[in-house]
Amino acid sequence: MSIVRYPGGSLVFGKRTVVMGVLNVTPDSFSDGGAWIGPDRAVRHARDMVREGADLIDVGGESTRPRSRPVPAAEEIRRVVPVIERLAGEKILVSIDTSKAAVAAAAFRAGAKILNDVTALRGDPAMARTAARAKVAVVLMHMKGTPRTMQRNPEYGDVVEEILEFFREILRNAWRAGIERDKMILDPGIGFGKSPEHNLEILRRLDEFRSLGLPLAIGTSRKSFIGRALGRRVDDRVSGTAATVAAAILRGADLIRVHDVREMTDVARMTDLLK
Ligand code: HH2
Repeated sequence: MSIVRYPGGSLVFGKRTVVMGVLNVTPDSFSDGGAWIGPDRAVRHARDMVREGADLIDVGGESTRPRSRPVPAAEEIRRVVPVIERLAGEKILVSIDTSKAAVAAAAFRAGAKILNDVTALRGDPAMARTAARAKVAVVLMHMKGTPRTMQRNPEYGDVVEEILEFFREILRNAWRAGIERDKMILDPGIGFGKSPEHNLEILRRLDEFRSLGLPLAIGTSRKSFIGRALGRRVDDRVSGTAATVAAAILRGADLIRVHDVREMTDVARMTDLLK
């Protein structure tokens, strides 16, 4: 069992899989772009996800899908802050999905307790200090390249070994910046600079990341490698996602990042009983 601390609380890992519900307040996210624009709709959707079993809500104001264009910080702040304020006011645990320190700082002020940074603190030189100062928990995700370039024929020698080496370096940097070890969660970054075969190999060998001794997050939800394997469009990948969630949990995932919270909470609760 391990504990990840954030201001005013903690997440316990190892007993029960933690469910993170995705709330994209973006016009262009790959599976739900535009669906939750406007704070009222976004807050209602977040409440539904909590009712369906989400332990926390991951609020994002910029799509990271392949070839997506960056959004200015002010626009990202305008999208996420009103939503975070209202969720935090309802005592809903919120993570902010951003790689910009200015957005993270505004989100922490609004009540977000966890940083989910797909660049693992490398996207903005001020990010590590911002997270350390706020004493938030951080999800450190592996990505090869940037969202604009990452799917241009990604190549690895041994994909798992390379990600392990990346994590070792990132952990050192985070620790040096003042982020304590009991605030860190690792994520191998399914779909971020990986071919469909790389994603499958990461999931088959997920247990190898246990050697780092930190909680593991995984985000497979509705992603294109599932669509590719099954020939399913993005709105028809729930069963495929379920298989990946179950396999990931059996191989040591502690946190799942999902869109279909009701279904994936069932999968997690059932798979937890089979561990
Ligand atoms: N995947 C996405 C975004 N953020 N964060 C973590 N830690 N792990 C992931 O796998 C991950 C993530 C992409 O999914 P989504 O948010 O649905 O789409 P978009 O980036 O287009 O908004």
